[in-house]
Amino acid sequence: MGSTQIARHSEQAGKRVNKFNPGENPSRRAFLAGASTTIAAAATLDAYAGSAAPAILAAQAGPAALGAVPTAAPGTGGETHQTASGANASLTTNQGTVISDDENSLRVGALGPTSLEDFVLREKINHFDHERIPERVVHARGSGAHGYFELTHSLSDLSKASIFQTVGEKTPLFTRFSTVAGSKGSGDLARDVRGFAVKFYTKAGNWDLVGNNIPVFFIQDAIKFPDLIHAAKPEPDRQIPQAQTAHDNFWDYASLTPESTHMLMWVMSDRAIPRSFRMMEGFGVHSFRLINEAGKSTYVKFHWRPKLGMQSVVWDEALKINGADPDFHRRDLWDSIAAGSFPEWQLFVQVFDEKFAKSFDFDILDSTKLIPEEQLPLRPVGRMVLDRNPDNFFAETEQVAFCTSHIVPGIDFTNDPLLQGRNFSYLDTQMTRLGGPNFVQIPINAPRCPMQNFQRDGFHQMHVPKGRVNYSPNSQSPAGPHENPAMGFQSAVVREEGDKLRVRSKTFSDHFSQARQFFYSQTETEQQHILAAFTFELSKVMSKPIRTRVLGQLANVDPKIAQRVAKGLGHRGAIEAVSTTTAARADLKPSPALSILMKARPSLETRVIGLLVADGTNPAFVAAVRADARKAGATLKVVAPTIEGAVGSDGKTIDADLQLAGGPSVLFDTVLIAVEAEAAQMLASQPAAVGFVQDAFSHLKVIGHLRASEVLLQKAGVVPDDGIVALAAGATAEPFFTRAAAGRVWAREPTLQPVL
Ligand code: HDE
Repeated sequence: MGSTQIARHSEQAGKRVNKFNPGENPSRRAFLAGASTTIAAAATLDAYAGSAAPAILAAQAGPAALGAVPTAAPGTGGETHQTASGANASLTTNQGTVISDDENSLRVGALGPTSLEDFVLREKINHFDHERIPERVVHARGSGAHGYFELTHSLSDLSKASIFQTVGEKTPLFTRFSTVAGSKGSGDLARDVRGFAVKFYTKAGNWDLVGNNIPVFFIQDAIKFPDLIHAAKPEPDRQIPQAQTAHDNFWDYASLTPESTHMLMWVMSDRAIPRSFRMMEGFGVHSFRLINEAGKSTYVKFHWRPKLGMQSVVWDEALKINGADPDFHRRDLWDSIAAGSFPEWQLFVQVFDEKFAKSFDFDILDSTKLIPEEQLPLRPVGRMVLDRNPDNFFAETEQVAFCTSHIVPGIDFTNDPLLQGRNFSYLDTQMTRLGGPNFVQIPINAPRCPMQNFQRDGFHQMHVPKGRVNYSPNSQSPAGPHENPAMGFQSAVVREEGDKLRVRSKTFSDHFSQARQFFYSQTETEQQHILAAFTFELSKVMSKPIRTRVLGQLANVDPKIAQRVAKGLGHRGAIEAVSTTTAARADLKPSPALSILMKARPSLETRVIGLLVADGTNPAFVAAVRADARKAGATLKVVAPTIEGAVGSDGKTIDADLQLAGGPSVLFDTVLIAVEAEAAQMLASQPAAVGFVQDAFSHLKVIGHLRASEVLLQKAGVVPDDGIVALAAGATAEPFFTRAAAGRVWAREPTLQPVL
């Protein structure tokens, strides 16, 4: 980005900010007033970012700032010296001292020892040595993006939150999606719940809605979270396995934690292997409160619904995607935003009063339970659009600090014991991750509304507060800041009484009814996936007593479910009963809203089509498919035996996006084989090509193919069904597009796998 571009970007950013941030932080303004021209250029960007680091921002111009290639000359050892000239800024130390040579450390003679005096070398290495901060203790692997929330339906009857008042008002936000168990570098397609955390920079302060893509949780009390996570993470002696719960420790803990059973059903379902972050639902999980102007409190549960509908991959595909492209979700999010195809969700609320809470079958403070939307409908509130990729992953996505305690007037907590514990944990963990209490001054965390108080000093203080008054009450600073009862955050007025005890409420004791309801709310295909997932995970558990105890817990949900998993495991012997305080109810009505497939919205929009070409492919056909894909809103990726592409039937090159061995069909939603007879014969002897077709078939994908390619399909063991679309020579690909838009061929699955 050139300096003009920075200015333009800053200007836009400034506009966005000014809308929400009429009163800028005074100390920042004062700092910027004395700034040089370069600093001034970055000032609005700084305002957008919410903190003062302008000189660095100005020097950090992106790739376009390179302009003309810098002058380069070889040094005496043949090393490349790019020297500053014209528009190219000089390289400096962190103190602003211009560096003359960035290729050689200071030596005593050309072959002599390095001098300790070399402050340039020491500063550079020292900074590098400290580049990493601790990864998140959970949710370490994730990706984020900037965007906005637009209110479409006022909630002013229920909440005085500024964000919920004016229809059409846009609030900037940053959203981060994540897996829970894996480390920062783990694969995106782990079977896991996904984090769905949104930081709203509202006019009345930052509000963090730190949710998941599953509406319930494993445990009921925060005191069990360290145990849950210890059990889920790699086992401590061997650090195995990475990013998966398929091991003895996790299932040992789960089998002894009956309250986790409902969540286990969800995590074994396809919700835990989403096709894309863009195709996931999101949930606040806990019951929160909305507080209106009159101080009236209403319970609320928050729901995000993706505009593209929910979609998942199948398990074998997930395993293979992790090998083929461990950044599959990260790349998908980045590429979509970069291409201007902005992911979008609708925000809904379920609102209810004390009367409903009392009449509901389960305790609304129990995070292992949900309220079926058939019983309590969703009310639309607004939409979230993610329209800007981060400029810097570390500065933004890595340093963003979500805290459930970041809340604004009009929203409040409930006594959910999980939420109460979270309110401590998130602020606490930032001290270790971000080095102290001033993490709120990091641009991505700073509020975009006026912020002033008498909190002072500490590690990494970025502001320069003026004056002698740093306490309250005081008589020396009448202009404030002072408390404001009219505008300020007021907790819901709730009468609390009771004995101080360590006790779990009896109203939390039903651990199986909703697990059963979830299972029987799924289509037969989805039920099979849940059973297969239990089978897979438990097959990695080496201790038979643990496996048997899990079956015992499943029998508490429904003996039939336990028997079906036992069949998958080839379990010999009885399924021993595990005692329970409250038996599963069989009278809860199925909730179709809990199924992915019942809600599926068939479409090729933003889906990726893999088009396999080879020498001899007709370029006119490729062009027609490209046009059809564009019409359908899909992305086309051309796969060829080599990255240089194929020679088309007209002798010209058909460019490739991927080489066949590096572009397996798991990376695509559907595939089209556009190879002619001779090439098909040749490819039929290549494992990469056969595997391409074989996987597409076993992952239940729609496969379009030229009739001339049939030999390749036969070699891959493809058995024709309604998802195998043969195209005659010269015909259009329309029948393929129509069938592909309808989604996977679920009816194929029972022909390929044991039915449980
Ligand atoms: Fe978290 N969780 N959590 N969690 N959580 C963290 O905070 C914690 C829970 C969730 O993208 C940590 O900044 C406790 C439920 C998300 O940065 C930590 C308990 C839900 C993210 C923490 C829970 C979540 C976190 C680690 C049980 C869904 C990632 C790093 C009481 C409603 C946010 C950090 C991001 C992260 C604690 C349970 C969602 C340690 C103690 C339930 C999406 O503070």
